[in-house]
Amino acid sequence: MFHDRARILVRSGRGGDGALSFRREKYVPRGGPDGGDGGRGGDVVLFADPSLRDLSSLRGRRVFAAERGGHGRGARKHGADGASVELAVPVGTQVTTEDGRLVADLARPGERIVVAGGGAGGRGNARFATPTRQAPRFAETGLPGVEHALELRLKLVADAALAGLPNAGKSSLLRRISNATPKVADYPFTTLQPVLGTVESPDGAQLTVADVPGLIEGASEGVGLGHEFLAHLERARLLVHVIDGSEGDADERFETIDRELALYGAGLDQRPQIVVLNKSDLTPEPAPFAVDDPRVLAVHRVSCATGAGIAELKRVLFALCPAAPAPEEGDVAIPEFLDYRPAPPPRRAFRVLRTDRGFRVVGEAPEAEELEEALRGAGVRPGALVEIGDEELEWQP
Ligand SMILES: Nc1nc2c(ncn2[C@@H]2O[C@H](COP(=O)(O)OP(=O)(O)OP(=O)(O)O)[C@@H](O)[C@H]2O)c(=O)[nH]1
Ligand SMILES: [Mg+2]
Repeated sequence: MFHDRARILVRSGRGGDGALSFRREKYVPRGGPDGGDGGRGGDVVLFADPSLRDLSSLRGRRVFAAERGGHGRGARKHGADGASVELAVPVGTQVTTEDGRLVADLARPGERIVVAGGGAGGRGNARFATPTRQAPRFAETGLPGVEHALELRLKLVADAALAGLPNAGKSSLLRRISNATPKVADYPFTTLQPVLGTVESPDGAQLTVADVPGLIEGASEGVGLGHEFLAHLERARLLVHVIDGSEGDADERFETIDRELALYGAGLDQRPQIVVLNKSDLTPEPAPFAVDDPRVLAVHRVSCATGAGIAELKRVLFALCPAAPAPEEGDVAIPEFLDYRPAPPPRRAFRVLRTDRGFRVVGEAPEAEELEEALRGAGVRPGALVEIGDEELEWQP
């Protein structure tokens, strides 16, 4: 099965706690603070892997959690950073939040995105020593990781896409012009999932062409198989509209498909097209086609059965398929890091510290809810002693 959708839950690792420790050596009665820092929590990263065809590798599992950072230890030993989780997705995967906000479009091979950044490690008490405070009896706790529900949707990346009614000969054409070998049969909806083929020109240039299931009237509303797969035409810069020319009414068939493209939206009805009137071997007279439309850049009569007209069509395909826009320098549409919530003002008004008795909140303690979340994130357990200002309380969530 071809899976072009997946829902996943990603969770980054919590940062490790800084250590609260003092040097202990023989003959050194009062060693200085030597607590090391906690390690960073691991990230969850998505990257576009050109060897993947679809999202099926992510289907079995739902939760992808990165490792937490190790705690710091005495002797200034730092905790290890938590291992990140790297998830390979096919090129063309779009990542959205549950409420439909697009957060990343992994449209180029190798593109990466951190979808859940690991929490920072806490600083150990060695870091807090100052001339006036030589024995800091506290260390910072690590920051919690984050969790996000994400929807992944693959939209194939191809230079051109085949469109047409079922049985028009789209798959036969792809077999003729490319290295792909999609199934061909004499019944509608033979093709049930998209197939990508690479077309090569004599001078070595390459184009990718997508073959998708046939469209019928109402496809844009979900009739037949079309609606699901129209999304795979979105990224194609050229549509190759295949029409069975042996059955007459080519103009009407053209209009039927064109209406569905327009109803689907996403600019599909503005794409330049090549119209291919297929099955020329079946009719002695060339199939008539009278549509006069600026989007139709060329009309070709071919036979996928005999190969007539195919070489010429290939040549025109290369001539008309606009070269892929080169990624511009500095055109980084994809952020390295994602912040799902509106970014809070960059402040760290308070900190949760670990002390030898429990925890201490320093700085401007926040409202109850936020404080509770921060304490839980810092690993405070019910019953633990929490100091806030001059108050000492036993934490009861
Ligand atoms: N005589 C003749 N038959 C053809 C030609 N091209 C395709 N066919 C036949 O038409 C039928 C449909 O071809 P497919 O390539 O499977 O058509 P399709 O458009 O991919 O169909 P779906 O995947 O069902 O949408 C098959 O039986 C092909 O052998 C042609 O040029 N001449
Ligand atoms: Mg087919």
